[in-house]
Order: sequence, then structure tokens, then C-alpha cells
Amino acid sequence: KREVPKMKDKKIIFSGIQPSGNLTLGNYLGAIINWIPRQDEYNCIYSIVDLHALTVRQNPAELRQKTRSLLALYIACGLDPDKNVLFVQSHNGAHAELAWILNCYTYTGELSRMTQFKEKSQSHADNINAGLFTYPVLMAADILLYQTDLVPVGHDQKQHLEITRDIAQRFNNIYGEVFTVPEAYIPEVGARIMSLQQPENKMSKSDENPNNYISLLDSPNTIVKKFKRAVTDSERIIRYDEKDKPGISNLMSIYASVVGKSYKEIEEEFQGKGYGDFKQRVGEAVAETLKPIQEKHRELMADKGYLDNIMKDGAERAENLSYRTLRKVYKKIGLVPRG
Ligand code: AQP
Repeated sequence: KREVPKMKDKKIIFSGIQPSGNLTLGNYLGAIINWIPRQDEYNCIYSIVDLHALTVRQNPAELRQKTRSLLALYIACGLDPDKNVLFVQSHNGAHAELAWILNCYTYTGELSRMTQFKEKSQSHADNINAGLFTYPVLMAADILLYQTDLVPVGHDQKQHLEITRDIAQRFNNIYGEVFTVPEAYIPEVGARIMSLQQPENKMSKSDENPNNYISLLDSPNTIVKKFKRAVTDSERIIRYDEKDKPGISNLMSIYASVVGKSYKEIEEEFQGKGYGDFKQRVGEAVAETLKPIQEKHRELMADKGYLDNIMKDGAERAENLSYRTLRKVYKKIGLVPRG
């Protein structure tokens, strides 16, 4: 049995990823890579946010499989289940409960300005459901339940973090200091990894074209091939320029994150070399980084009992932490305690 972290002996980190596809290099470099070094310094809570994934139609069997696989990937990437609370969102009813309350403190006008809602409404025009619209409210509930101080996410989640802060402040202004107002942590490099074929769009795990993304579970061969096919430009010079050279700049930001070099160092390393050499090297560096993760993931997926135990334990610890906040919220707004 793992211990429930003490609520405020250390600062609290919360983040999550949807099991809506295989994790991409974007999810890894934008989010997960920043979770690993903080597990000693903070109380960290990481969720597999399966309720969020339902805003887009999912195949039930695949969703179940991807949820387990994502838990295995969290651990394979280096999250220690003894140091972090790892759990599946739907295993803790408090998320849906608080989301309903917060829906009543969120304006439809602010939700209709969310970029993700606008983008997903376009890409899923046949299923613009209410969940897609209120997604940021569920996300606010996820974060606020744990009195979170810091939320490490990629750049695309910045707007959702801002609305979370607005909702928390609005609620606190009416009822007193109920919620900690969280800060976003968005890395300088890697916060916005773009699609390999369409570098003007972000890399997404639910993209229909697998050549647009690198899955953390792609074989080394596939990874190198996908990088070799990546869209670039006709200048033949490796230099960072997001506006005029989005393809090359994206590959540079991936390489910079993976090998820990600055853009200047990368420009020097590839001075006088062609795009072919550069792409090959980026592909190899990514494949090398992912190899130990893939091996560990394979091992973990073969041990169903171990993953089940982590999930069960994580759910209990998450519930224990979050119901303290939920009870306080219910009391403040005037719901009668069950007794
Ligand atoms: N391209 C990206 N670059 C950097 N960070 C990224 N993240 C996502 N894409 C990139 C970060 O990954 C975390 C998990 O995101 P999510 O699963 O909750 O949803 P998302 O942001 O909508 O990610 P996807 O991959 O695009 O999922 P789908 O395709 O299902 O919508 C977040 O911290 C996010 O910032």
C-alpha cells in the first residue's frame, strides 16, 4: 500500500493526458519530460483523463487498451508509482462531481472562445457535443480538486489553464479561499511540437495520418522513415526560423529537446550538411531516446496484475485527496451534508 501524500507539505503538481491515441513525441516533449525531474521536490498527481477522451467517439475496446497502455507508458517514461499518484480519471467520481458545480460558475461566452473547441468542432463536425464545449470545465475540476500549485503542460493547453484560473478566482471571490489558483508550467523548448507533414498544425495523437506524428511506440525504422519524409523547404540551410522555415525549425526543436543542445549548437553541428543528413540524425536520436521506454513498456504490458494494482492504489489515493476539496465546496455553496 502506498501512502497518501500530505496535502501541503510540498507544492502540488497535477497534469494528465487523454488515452485518445498512442502518445506522440509532442505529448512526451511538451509534457511528460517535464514531469520526471519534479517527482522528489513536489507531490505529483498524474491522471489518465479517460473522461476527456469521450468528447470524441472512441472504440470501447481500444479505449480500454489505450488506458492501460498509457499507464504503462507513464511508468516506462520514468514516473515512479511510489512517488507519484498515478490514476485513471473515471476511477475517481469527484472529477465529474466538481465539474458539474463549476459548470454553474462558467460562462458559455468564455467557453465559446476556446481554440481547442473551435478546432475540434471543425475536425469532428458531425459530433459537436456538449462535452466538447465544457471540456475546459472538467479540466478545471481535475486541477482544482487537488489544490494544485503547478500544471506542466504544452502550449496548446495555455488557454485552458487561464480559464481554470478565472473559474478558481471567481469562486474564491464569492466563497473565500476554497481553491489554490494554479500556475501553468510551459517549457521554453518542446512546448509546441508540430506535425511532420503539415508544420503549421500541432502534432496530435488523434491525427488521421500517422506520418504527421511520431508515436512513442513506433519502431526505430518507422521513426527514421517518418523523419526522412518530413516536410522542409528549398533553402538547404539548417537554421531556426519558425516563420519562414516551420518544418526545419520543428525538427530543430525536437532535436534540441532530445539531445539537450541549443539552436545555435545545432546550426553549427550541421553547417554545410544537407537536410538528408540532418533528418537521419534527428530520427536516430529520437529512436535512441525512445528505445528504453519501449522496452520497459513492453515488460509492463505483460504484467496485468502490477498495472491493476497501481490503478487501484492510485484511485484510492486520488479520491482521498480530492474529496477533502469537494466536501468544502459542497459546504460553501449550501448543499446539505449527507451525515
Ligand atoms: N504537439 C504538441 N507539442 C507539445 N505538447 C503537446 N501536447 C499535446 N500535443 C502537443 C501536450 O500533451 C499533453 C496531453 O495532451 P492531451 O492528451 O490532454 O490532449 P491534447 O493537448 O489535445 O493532445 P493531442 O495529442 O493533440 O490529443 P488529441 O489528438 O486527442 O486531441 C498536454 O499537456 C498538451 O499540452
